[in-house]
Amino acid sequence: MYRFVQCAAVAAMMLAGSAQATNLVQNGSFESGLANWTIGGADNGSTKYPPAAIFYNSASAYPIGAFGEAVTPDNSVSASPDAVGSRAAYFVSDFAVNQSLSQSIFLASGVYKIGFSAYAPLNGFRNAGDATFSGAIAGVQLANYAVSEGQPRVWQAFSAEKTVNSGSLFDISFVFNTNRFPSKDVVIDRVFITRIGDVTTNAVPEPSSWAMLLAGFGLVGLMSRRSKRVTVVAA
Ligand SMILES: [Ca+2]
Ligand SMILES: [Ca+2]
Repeated sequence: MYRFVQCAAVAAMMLAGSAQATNLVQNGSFESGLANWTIGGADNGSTKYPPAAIFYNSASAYPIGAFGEAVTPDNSVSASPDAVGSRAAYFVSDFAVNQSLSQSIFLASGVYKIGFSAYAPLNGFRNAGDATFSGAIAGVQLANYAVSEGQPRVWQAFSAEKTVNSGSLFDISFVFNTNRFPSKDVVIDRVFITRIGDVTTNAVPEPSSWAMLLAGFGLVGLMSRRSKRVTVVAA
């Protein structure tokens, strides 16, 4: 019986540990291309280069690769439940005016972990023109920078926690601006929102809950003692 209690406890811990968080962002790892994402803003170049879901480790031309540069898969420490996969979203236009990738999502009351990863390919980074990039999820500005301020070929993870007190529709939005030929570029991947808990209400357990808890502890203790006695007799 004691062994059964032990097994039950281990099983309960395994269940708790394996509870895989779900990414509430649709196609947050861009493995389905840009499905579920809306491209916004404008491209004032004579040739248009809309955002594309490029493939990692591919030295292919746009829109399959980053103009011949093989991009390393996102290796940042991300809290996204999604695999890095084989694709990421690439902003590359040289005359982008608030070019964006966005989607809206309903979030119920709760506490959420939000984030994404970003990277600057070296070929774009070497271009004279700068680019500005911002990322906001559910009203939280996670990033807002000029690409020249960072380092090329380094994946960086951005994340925060967001508390939603009452259910509402929220935007996820990445915005890219450039104004010179040729300009720097940005790659993003693993956009995520995961629910990590309820909004804290500082609730005190009900007396009946305490009684059940104590009864549970007592039962386990009793089983433990009984099993030990049996062991001694058997020895
Ligand atoms: Ca991906
Ligand atoms: Ca560019």
